[in-house]
Amino acid sequence: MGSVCRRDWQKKYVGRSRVALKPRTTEQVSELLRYCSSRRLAVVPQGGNTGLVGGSVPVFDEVVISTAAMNRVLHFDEVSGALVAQAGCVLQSLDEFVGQRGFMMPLDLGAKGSCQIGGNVSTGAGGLRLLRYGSLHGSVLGLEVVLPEPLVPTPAPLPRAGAGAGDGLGSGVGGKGSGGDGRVLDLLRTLRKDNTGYDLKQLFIGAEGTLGIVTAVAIQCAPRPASVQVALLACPSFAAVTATLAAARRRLGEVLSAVEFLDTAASTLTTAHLDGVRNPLVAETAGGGVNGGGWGEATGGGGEVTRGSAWSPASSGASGGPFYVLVETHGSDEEHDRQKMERFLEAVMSDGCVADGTLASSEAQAAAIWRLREGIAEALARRGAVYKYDVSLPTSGMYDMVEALRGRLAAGGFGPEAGVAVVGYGHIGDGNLHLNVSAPRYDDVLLGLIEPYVYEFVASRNGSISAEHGIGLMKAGALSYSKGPVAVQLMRAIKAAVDPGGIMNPYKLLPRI
Ligand code: FAD
Ligand code: 2HG
Ligand code: ZN
Repeated sequence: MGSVCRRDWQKKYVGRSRVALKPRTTEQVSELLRYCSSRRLAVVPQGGNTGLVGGSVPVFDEVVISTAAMNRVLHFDEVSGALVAQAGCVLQSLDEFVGQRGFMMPLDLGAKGSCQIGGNVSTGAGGLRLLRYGSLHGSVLGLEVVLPEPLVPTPAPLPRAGAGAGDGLGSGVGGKGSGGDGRVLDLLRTLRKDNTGYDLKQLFIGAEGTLGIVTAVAIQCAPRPASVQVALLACPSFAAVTATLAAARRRLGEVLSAVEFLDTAASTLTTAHLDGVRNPLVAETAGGGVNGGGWGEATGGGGEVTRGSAWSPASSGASGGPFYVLVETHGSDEEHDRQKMERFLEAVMSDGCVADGTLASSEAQAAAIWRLREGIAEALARRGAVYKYDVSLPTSGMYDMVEALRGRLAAGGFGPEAGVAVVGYGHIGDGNLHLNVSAPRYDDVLLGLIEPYVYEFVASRNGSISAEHGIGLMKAGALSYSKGPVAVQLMRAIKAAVDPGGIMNPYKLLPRI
């Protein structure tokens, strides 16, 4: 087994497993889990291995079950937009598949070229357009999940009304189509409305492989927009960012599809570390100032960026502002949407929320603006060690946390002169901040200054320590900053009921007792 399955995307977590299995069918997954259950062999489900909390890789020598070979589209309904696909389908491939039929996937993220739909469901991924298309808790219509074997045989079911005993009804949790095999939980429906008892599929959205292996997903796709507008704006302060967000909601209403933000540190670092990526609002030679060009057009992302040394103060990004806000609309009428966007831009300009901006006038320009935002994680990974925090906080005071941590680390000797950059960006339209600390190398003293400080800060503002990346191995010990004892107890009870042998992705999500 190569290190590809043992080591995570960040190269931060690595296990010692010698076995990685790649089943093609649900039946094969079922056989594997039956075998592992009978031997009490621990299992790590793995999708595209792009997770950012160490959930998809073994801690010790767990058996890795990869869904990479389960990559078939099973059904697409061109009227309703309901897609049914095996769990190992790569998100981007699915988007291309439904795109040819006039639809789009309801989620999009920077890792789309590698992450799989089963992994997306299992992390409860959010992404770049949750603001418009909602969370997977809304768009997933159905799931098929293989569960680990119960320790004790499941009692025989009661006969159905009107059916004689021994009518061949399968035992256990399986319903329609489970073929009498109690370990295949078949919830693979494409209905928009289905109020028939507990909505069990929700349990597996964000379960991070701790309850079973998702083998197929039914998901509601959205019509592909005929008109897409993308603007990048420069705001002088974070208060101006939140005012711009409020104005975008008010003035762009039903066509608004994304509002993302990045601070100067994130912008500088990304343009310095990714070839061909530039910020069209930053003068290239000055290394930081917002240009005075007014409402220019993006240049398409092909320009050269002046590159400093990786550890120069400029790339360490000591300051927050100016802030850059990406605003996107999805609509059906180009002229109407363009006019709406232009009126919005005029308004935020004239009330001083926005100092400069650019509206993409081609798909290439729109893609170049998105590349600046989507490339941040990759640029950070190239720069060196990264401590990642993915938090939900009340939007208005969200950036306080970045400033507080920046000040704290500088006071502790981990400021820009030590090559440490504290970077803030994220899905501002969803109240989701990505707070990243980039450093030349991992350092326990630095970590001690960051944790538990970050978690305490989030808890003190009633936020969440994981907005969208999940808990995994990284935050299992910190779950109680966001969930009370009764909630954690109930989670443990669910885990014990579904996975009594405790073989599914151990050490992840739940704190160790
Ligand atoms: P993996 O990393 O393989 O697994 C993630 C977790 O799910 C693990 O716990 C694993 O055990 C479990 N799992 C995987 N497949 C299954 C299955 N079939 N059944 C049961 N359990 C399973 N996340 C966001 O939410 N929003 C973003 O905007 C975003 N952007 C990203 C950008 C980049 C560049 C990168 C590298 C990551 C990003 N992520 C983002 C994080 C990550 O891509 C997502 O969490 C993604 O959904 C993980 O999918 P995956 O297939 O790679 O899953
Ligand atoms: C994003 O929104 C991803 O770009 C990654 O969720 C966030 O790297 C991160 O912290
Ligand atoms: Zn994100």
